[in-house]
Amino acid sequence: DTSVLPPKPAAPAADATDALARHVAQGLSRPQKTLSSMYFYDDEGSRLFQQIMALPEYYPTRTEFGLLTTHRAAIAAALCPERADEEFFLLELGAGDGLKTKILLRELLAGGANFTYVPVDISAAAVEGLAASLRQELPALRVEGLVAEYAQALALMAARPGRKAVLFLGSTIGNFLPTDRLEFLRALVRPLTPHDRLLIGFDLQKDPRLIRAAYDDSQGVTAAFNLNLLRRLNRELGTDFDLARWQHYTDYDPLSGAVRSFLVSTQPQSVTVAALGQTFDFAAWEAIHTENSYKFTPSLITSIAAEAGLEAQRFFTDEQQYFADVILSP
Ligand code: AVI
Repeated sequence: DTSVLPPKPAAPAADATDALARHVAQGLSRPQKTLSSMYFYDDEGSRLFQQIMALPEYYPTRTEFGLLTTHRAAIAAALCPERADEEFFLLELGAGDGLKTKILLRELLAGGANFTYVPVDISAAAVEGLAASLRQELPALRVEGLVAEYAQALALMAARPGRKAVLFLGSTIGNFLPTDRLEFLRALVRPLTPHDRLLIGFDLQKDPRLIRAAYDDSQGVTAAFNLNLLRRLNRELGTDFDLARWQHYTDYDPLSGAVRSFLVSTQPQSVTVAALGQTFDFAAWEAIHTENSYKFTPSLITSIAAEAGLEAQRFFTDEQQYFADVILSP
């Protein structure tokens, strides 16, 4: 029983290109040049991210998979309404390939939970791909894919009666700047009721070297992932970035808990953006800041939640305390 609901037609490609062009115009005009990691995920970027998740140095995916497996019964119980037969919606923001989610879906099905799984993504291909794989693997599961922005999806679902449990796994929350994160969490909470639940994945602070290595792997996959942003701009906006003149660089600051990634210009150069008819100059070793990936502590998580109007109810972590999946309630 699977359907995919597009709440509105997908944005026409021209609008998406305009938005990207505006973003680049603004980001490269700042004294500290910046581009958003949001734009990493074209087809090639998504493929590279899949490869990153399987890297020996990239511990978050493996660790979260392990802790979900270990604690699946308790997590499933925490997400279900108290009355076992009560119908509820399990929403997942940015479902990806659903490998981690399937652990919970199997557990909920085995326990006889009465729920509909709602994977939410702005990519129709991602939602349809996941729905198709679930049809095969878990034919008993009710799936209603939703092609939408996250906050829009929650607002839409709020109009439907029934409890909501919202999954936001993988520490994607770490890719927001603190102010944007607060705004995002508040928008998520607004349409929820006190009976609803959230399960959010947070990567925890740990040995700084281990964190840094996860973002600068020895096979260079993360470097290719970062540099792919320039390839995307060359293709979609007609920029003339010469990838041989750019380097991936990343650092971890244990004070702020932020991994920051950069694309560094190895020589003085100018880059023209055909779509804007504009040229940008880069000095030797000037950097474009392309990604933040924040790491958290349990007390930070509690206070971030409180600021957004949420209570961190239960922390599920792995043995090494590398990662936490946290149950939150409005
Ligand atoms: C998607 N996000 C949680 C990843 C992270 O760890 O911040 C993206 C990533 N960037 C480099 N490696 C992985």
